[in-house]
Amino acid sequence: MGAVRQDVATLGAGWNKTLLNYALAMRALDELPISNRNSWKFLGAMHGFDEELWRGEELIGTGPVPADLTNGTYGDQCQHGSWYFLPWHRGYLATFEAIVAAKVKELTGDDWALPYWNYLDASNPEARKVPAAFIADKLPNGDPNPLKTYPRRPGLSALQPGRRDAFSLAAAEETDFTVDGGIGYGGGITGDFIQFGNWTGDIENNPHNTVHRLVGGYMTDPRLAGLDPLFWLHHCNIDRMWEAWMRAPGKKMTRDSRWRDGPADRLFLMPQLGGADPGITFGGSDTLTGGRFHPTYDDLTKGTGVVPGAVAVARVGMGPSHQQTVEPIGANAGAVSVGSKPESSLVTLEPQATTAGVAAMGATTPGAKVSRFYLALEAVRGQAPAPQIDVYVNLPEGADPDAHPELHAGNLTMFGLNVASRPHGRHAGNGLGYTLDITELAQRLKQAGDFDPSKLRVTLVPGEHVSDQQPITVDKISVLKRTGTVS
Ligand SMILES: [Cu+2]
Repeated sequence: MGAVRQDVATLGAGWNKTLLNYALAMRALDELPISNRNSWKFLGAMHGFDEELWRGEELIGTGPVPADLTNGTYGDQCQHGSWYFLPWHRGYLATFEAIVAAKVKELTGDDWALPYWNYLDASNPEARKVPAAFIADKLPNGDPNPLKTYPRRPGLSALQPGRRDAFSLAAAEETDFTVDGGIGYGGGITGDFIQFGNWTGDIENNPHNTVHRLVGGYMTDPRLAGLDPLFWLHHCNIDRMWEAWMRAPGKKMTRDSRWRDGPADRLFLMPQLGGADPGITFGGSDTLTGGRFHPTYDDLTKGTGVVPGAVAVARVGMGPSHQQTVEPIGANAGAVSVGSKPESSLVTLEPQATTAGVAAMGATTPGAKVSRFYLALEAVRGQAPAPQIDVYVNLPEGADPDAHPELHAGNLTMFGLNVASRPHGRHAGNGLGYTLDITELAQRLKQAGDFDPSKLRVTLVPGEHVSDQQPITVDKISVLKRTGTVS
């Protein structure tokens, strides 16, 4: 059990003791060779690693790379696009925190806990500002600032989402950790260890992916992101949101043994303090209350979208997760490629299933059938590390997307798309998958008399890092109907 993790905004302006100690520890850890399992570089490479890229970035010299980073033991481990996203990163944070805290203790005698960056705290007008210590040129004693070593978006001083960017706490409205079929707060089901799975969970989509893109630089690429000291404060906040979500009444954390005891093919592995063999193996349940990696936060209310102990009323409950069904009710004809211009695709719907779903969309009577609709983008591939697209429904041909916020289905940042698309990668280039909840949008269309149960027009509008040189392809766009019972 580590110390209590605090909001970085409450620790004092500028070089407060926590951030100064973080900088001193980082400098010391970043001077260690990558072969040391407690070095800054080794810890970063655990998230993602690519020898050629790292040599090109001059992160490592010409010497050999440790085998345990290239043979799959410790390197390239980050779990994305599945329900292992949250537990793997929780163990990763705890391991990192223990290593940094030990170094802080050695250097200064102080205790240390990882702070979090509470960027969506509505009660703090400065919440989106990058804490000053991360952008200062110098340490208080005039030495170069280690917290500013690695590249970010030029001139970054605050998270500045664009007009249509998803940057919100909307993920907290979801009540189920996972519903088989790709929908849920925490990501899609997999039984095995997988760096990039098929279905990205709501919290991973946003704000997690969004913040990676908005910070920019190394943070956009999973093979470099862990080197930015801001990465850890970002993930600490995502981890805190998960903790808050689990403790909010009505939220259904999975009890599935595949999650609790998994991954089945190999457990997660973290290095010990000091790096000696064997490392620490763990599974999902080790990250929950009572587990060795369960963290403690000073606050679970501000900037989490939920109030632990208070019932959330944002959305009607749909019954036990395993009793809900998810079925495709239509798909488009084939792959869509988006470059510098918006691309549209027609999704043909099964009219009967659609009409029945529409009728059950707004049900609130306990025991009644209730439906929600989702757009699913399957096997999305591309070469940029964190490309962004906007998705619209029934946008008239040639219309300006900005003139139709009511038809905006969502905004996606596809963090790690480059890695998930590598044809020779461990995922064989399967790409990533996303679902967007379009229930409210469908209700608006229905009220406006604009909902045709036989078809839907989906328009993909390119955002940052999408161009004719770096297009995105989407193998399939479908509409999913999720059905449950009002609870
Ligand atoms: Cu991340």
